[in-house]
Amino acid sequence: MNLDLILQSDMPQIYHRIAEKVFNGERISEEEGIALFDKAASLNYLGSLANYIREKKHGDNTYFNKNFHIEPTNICVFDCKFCAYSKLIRQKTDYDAWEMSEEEIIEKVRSYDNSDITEVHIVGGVHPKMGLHYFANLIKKVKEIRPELHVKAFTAVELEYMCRKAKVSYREGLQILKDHGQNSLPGGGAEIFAEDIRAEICNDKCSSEQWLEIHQTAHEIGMPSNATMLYGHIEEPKHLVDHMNRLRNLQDKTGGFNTFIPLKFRNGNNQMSHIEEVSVLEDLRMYAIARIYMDNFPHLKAYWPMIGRQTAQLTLNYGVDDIDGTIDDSTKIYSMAGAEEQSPTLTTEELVALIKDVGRKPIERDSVYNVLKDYSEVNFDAVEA
Ligand code: V47
Ligand code: SF4
Repeated sequence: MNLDLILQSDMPQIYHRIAEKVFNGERISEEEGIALFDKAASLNYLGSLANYIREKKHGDNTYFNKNFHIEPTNICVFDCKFCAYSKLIRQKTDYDAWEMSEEEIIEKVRSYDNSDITEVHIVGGVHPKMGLHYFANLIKKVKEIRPELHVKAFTAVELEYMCRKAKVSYREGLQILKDHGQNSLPGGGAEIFAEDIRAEICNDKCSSEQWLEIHQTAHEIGMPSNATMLYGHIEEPKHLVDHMNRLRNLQDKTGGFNTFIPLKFRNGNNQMSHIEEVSVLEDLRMYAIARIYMDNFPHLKAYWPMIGRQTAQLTLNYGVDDIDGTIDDSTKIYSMAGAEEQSPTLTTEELVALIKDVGRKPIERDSVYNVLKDYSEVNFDAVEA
């Protein structure tokens, strides 16, 4: 990569320094991270640096997995202002509230009996009656049906509530879930860690400190996890950098995070609907900055049901190396908030084509990023014949 190609002569010195650090594999500082949000850092500049890092770490490899989602309920005791679920508990009748029974959940797992799916992602609203022991037993039953299925379940928000209600420590609660078959944690509930912003957008759920402690504890007992960040609402660049910094510090300690997932705020049907959504260009800038800043996170994921297939394709040139999976019946938290994809499913063939169309290499992974299959040369017509 030629520095002269991406640096314009009139760019302030700080951008020269950041580019040099990236090419030397050095970490950038918080101050440098904030500077990347300034318009003086062009999209071309950000994209080139992020793509350099992406290709250094993964070449053209673009990961996906074969998964499905279970959302046991959308009833939630909390009141996050950005969430399209959040009024449900008080005005249940006005909304499409649902509570899946244990039989329905098990039935859903069984419906994948003859498919080559490798992961189930279980996440939902925080229901006052669905507790730690209920979920632990449910996971045990899921594993009895399909022992090799990877169970990625419960955000730190759900876990904090479950442990509090069951009167157990985070370590005890997580150990119980692990002993019943849970393998890892998804990255939700992180939102924005900066306390002043958190107080404005989600003041009644787990604190930033609790979120980080739960993930640290999970890593310590051998459960890997992901981390998210909700961007594009009332936060400022300094809050985003502070958020990424707290995650980067924890990752230095534990090494337990697999992937970082910036989540674009969608403004449909929630208490923040008056806030305009950011543009696709802002999305690309966000992904690129995340790739540059989060040097110790192996992967950067774009959640395609949220941003749509075409933007997901674009992100592959802005640092992203993972576009999640053949998500069947993805979390309705997004479709209810106005996300691009209202019923997001992609067949393996479609996902592979989407990745190949932008010149990248489709790789099926398992939940902890072991390579399962390289789809670059797979001819689906031949497979079907
Ligand atoms: O924490 C809720 C977000 C998250 C809105 O780990 C919204 O692989 C935007 O974290 N606009 C839950 N975002 C889902 C989640 C997730 C999704 C996919 C993959 C993984 C993973 C994790 O959804 C919440 C919140 O940040 N969210 N409402 C909204 N209006
Ligand atoms: Fe509940 Fe999660 Fe929605 Fe917050 S984001 S109201 S915790 S479902």
